[in-house]
Amino acid sequence: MQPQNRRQIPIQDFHFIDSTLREGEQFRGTHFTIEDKREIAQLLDEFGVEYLELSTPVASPQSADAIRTLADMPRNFRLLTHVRANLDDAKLAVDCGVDGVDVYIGTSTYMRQYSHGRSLEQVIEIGQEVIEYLNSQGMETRFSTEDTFRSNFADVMTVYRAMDLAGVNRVGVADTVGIADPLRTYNLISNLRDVVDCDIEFHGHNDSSCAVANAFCALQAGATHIDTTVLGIGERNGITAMGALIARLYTYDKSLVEKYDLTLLNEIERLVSSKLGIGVPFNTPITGEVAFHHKAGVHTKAVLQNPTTYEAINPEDFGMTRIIDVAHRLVGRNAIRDRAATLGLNLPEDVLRQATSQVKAMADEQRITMTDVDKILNDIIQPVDD
Ligand code: HCA
Ligand code: CU
Repeated sequence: MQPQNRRQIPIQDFHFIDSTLREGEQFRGTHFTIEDKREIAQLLDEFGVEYLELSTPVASPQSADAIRTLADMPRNFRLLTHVRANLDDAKLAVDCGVDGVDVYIGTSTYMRQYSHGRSLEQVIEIGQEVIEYLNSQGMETRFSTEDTFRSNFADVMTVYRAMDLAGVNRVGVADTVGIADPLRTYNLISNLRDVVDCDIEFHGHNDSSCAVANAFCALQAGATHIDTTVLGIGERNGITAMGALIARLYTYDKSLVEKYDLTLLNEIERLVSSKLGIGVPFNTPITGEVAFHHKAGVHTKAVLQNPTTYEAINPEDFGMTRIIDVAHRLVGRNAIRDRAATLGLNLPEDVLRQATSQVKAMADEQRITMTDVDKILNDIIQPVDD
C-alpha cells in the first residue's frame, strides 16, 4: 500500500505536445529524413501522445513536405506546426494541412531589442491579426511569449489577456533560456490561470536542470499542455524529457499516465537515439541502463522480498527488468542465494555464507563480473580436483 499524502495538489487532465520533430530538430546534429519523421510519429501515436509539433514549413521544402506527409497518415494525434507571429507563415502552415498552429513571439526586452524590434502594442496587434486569421481557417491556435521569465510580468499578462480575448485556444509560457525554478513556474502559471480563460501550455528548457520539475509545477498550477521531446532533445541541452516527466507524474499518481502505452517508452527512446547516433543516457529515468539496478546488500535483500522497498516505479509497467547486481564487494548473502537459485543451485546457508565471503574477497582484489560469481557458486558444490 502506498502511503497517502493528503496535501497533494490535484493535477487535472493534461496533454503532451511532443516537439521532438520541432524543438528536437534544433538539437545538435539532428537530421531527420521524412521517413524518420513518419516512423517517430507513428510510434508516438501508438504511445498515445496527444499532439505532435513540427518545424515551421517556412524553414525548408522538406519541412513543409514532412508536415504534409504526417497530415495524411492515419493517426490519433493532432498535428501542429510552430510559426513566427506573421501572416505569411500562418498561411503556409494552413496550406500544409495541420490541425493547429503554435504561434510565438519574443516579449523580453532582449527579444524586443535584438530579435524582432517591435513594441508591446505591435506584438499584441500582430498577435491578434494572426490568431484571428487562423481561427477563421478552423485552426486550433496557441500564442506563446518567448522568453516569458525575462519579460516584464505585467507586459506578458497584458499580452496573454489580449490573446485570450482574441479567441486563442491556448497561451504558452516559455522558459526559453532555462532560468525558471519550480516555485517561480508555479507562481507565474497560477497568476496566469486567474487572468485567462483559455488553456495554458508550458515549454521549459533544461539549462539549469529544472525542466521536468518546472513542467510538473506548471501542471500543479493549472497548465493543461506540456511541451516535451523524446530524451529531452532541443536547443542547447534541450527541454522537458517526456520519459522523465512520465516518471515524475507516475510517482505522484500513477493513474495520471495510464492513458499512455507505457511499454512503448523504451522503444521510442531507442528509435530516436538511434536516429541521432547517440545512446540513451545511462541514468535516464525508467529506460536508462541503471534505472532498476540494485547493488548494496541491504537494498538487494529488501528488494528480493518486496521491490517497492527501494523502487517507486514498477519496471514491469514499462516492460523493463530489474537487475540484482551480485558482482561486487557490497554483495549480501540474500542476493547470492537468489543468484544461486537462478542457476538452479539450492545451497545450504553455510555454503552460501562461504560463497558470499569468496565473492567479497575476490571483489576486493579486482573488478569482477557475474561470470566470476557464477563460477564461485558452481565450484563451491563441485570442487575442481587438481
Ligand atoms: C524557439 C523558441 C522556443 C519557443 C517556445 C514556444 C522557446 O526555439 O523557437 O513556442 O513556446 O524555447 O522559447 O522553443
Ligand atoms: Cu524552446
